[in-house]
This record gives sequence, structure tokens and C-alpha cells, in this order.
Amino acid sequence: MYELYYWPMIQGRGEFVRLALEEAGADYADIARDKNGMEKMLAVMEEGPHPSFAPPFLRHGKKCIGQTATILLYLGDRHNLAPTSETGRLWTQQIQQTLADAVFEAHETHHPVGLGLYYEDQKPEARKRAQEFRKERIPKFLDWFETILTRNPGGTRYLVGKSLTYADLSLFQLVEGLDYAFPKATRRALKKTPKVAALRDAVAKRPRIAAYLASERRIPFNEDGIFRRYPEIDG
Ligand SMILES: N[C@@H](CCC(=O)N[C@@H](CS)C(=O)NCC(=O)O)C(=O)O
Repeated sequence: MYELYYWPMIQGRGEFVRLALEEAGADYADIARDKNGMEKMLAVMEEGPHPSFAPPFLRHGKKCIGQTATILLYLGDRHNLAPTSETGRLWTQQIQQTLADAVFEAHETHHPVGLGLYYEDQKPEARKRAQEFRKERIPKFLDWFETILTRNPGGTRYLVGKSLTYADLSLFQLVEGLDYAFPKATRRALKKTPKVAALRDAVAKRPRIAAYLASERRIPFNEDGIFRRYPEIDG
């Protein structure tokens, strides 16, 4: 059984891990969402030889793995959510790291000055940062995903090869988040990136993902997470 540790009130980066666990049909506990779970998460961060800098992290037997992309590397190999060749595994991980860059930048749109400051204390900077993100970065990221879908020798359905990987699940989540936070800019960009749009729809329809999205395990987007809907930074 896997133990996922992540902040209980948001999708955040934990969601990329949840989606992989759900698609795999894995037996897992979302520890911090249980009673006294937050205390347990903070206690686990204080122990062991491999403490994580920040959630999410995954415990499995004696292993304790942090960093979203590294957790997905581990789960991908164990649950057929990654290719088996070295080239394929590295490429999938490269895509995941690029997704992580996009997630970081999405967070910066409401926290451009400091993570420890309130959004309300950095609103003018957030407006500027979000404008650039909407106009330049959302199209640039989505174009790149469109390009790699187009160039995938295995076909345009998946990012890597002929079957689903953890990177496809994460791209679904990135697009969902961007669409929540910046609906106008994201829909504009998706019109020019139809393969990305199709992948997002296909992931949403996968039976285990669809069941998960309809369940209470899926925390709704909210203004404490990474993707926030603030009309004043949505242009
Ligand atoms: N690069 C890490 C980032 C982890 C991260 O920033 N976690 C956030 C929540 S999404 C956090 O709890 N940060 C606390 C901190 O940085 O002090 C990953 O992808 O997992």
C-alpha cells in the first residue's frame, strides 16, 4: 500500500501523483486527509534518512520519495505508466520536468514576489506576471506539447509511444488547471493546439480517471491551490 503525503485542502502538486495512483488502480492512502493526518505528515518530514523538502512525498515500504516528477518516475515503472527503454523513460521524465516548470510558473502568477507573502500583498506584481504568462507562456507551453504529440513516432494520441504514461495524466491536469485559472487565454491557446485538447478529453474519459473525477477524492479547484481564479489577473 502506498502512503501519499500532501496538503489535504488542495489539489496542488499532489494531484499529479493522485492521478497516477488512480489510473493504476493502486491501493493508496491520502494520509494528510485522514484524522490527525497533518500531524502525521509533519512528523514524517522530521524523520528518516531521506526527508523531503516539501510535500508531496510518497512512502512505500521503507522508501520515502519526494519531488513530484521523481514520485511519478517510480510509479510509472511499477504500474506500466512509462516506457521500459532508457530513452523512453528519460524522455517521459523530461516532459514531466517541463510540466513542472509550467506548474511553477502558474504558481508565480499569484505569488511573484514571495511564497510567504499573501496574494493581497503582491497584487500589482501578480497582474504583470500573469499578463506575460497568459500572453506568452501558456501558448508557448501548449505549442510545445502539440509539437511533441505531432512528432511522436507512436502517433498523436499520447505524448510518448503508443500508450498512456504519467506525463499524459499530468498534461491533463495542467490543462485543467490553466483552464480553471485563465479560461480565456487557455481556450484561445487550445484552439491552436487541437491534439493537446484531444488528449485532455481522452484522459478525462478513461474509466478510472472519470470515476475519480466524479468522486469526493477529487478536491475541487480553489483559491488556496496552485491554479487560482482571480478575475483581476485573468485579463
Ligand atoms: N519541486 C517540488 C515542489 C514541492 C512544493 O513546492 N511543494 C509545495 C506545495 S505544492 C510546498 O508545500 N512548499 C513548501 C515550501 O516550499 O516551503 C515538487 O515538484 O514536488
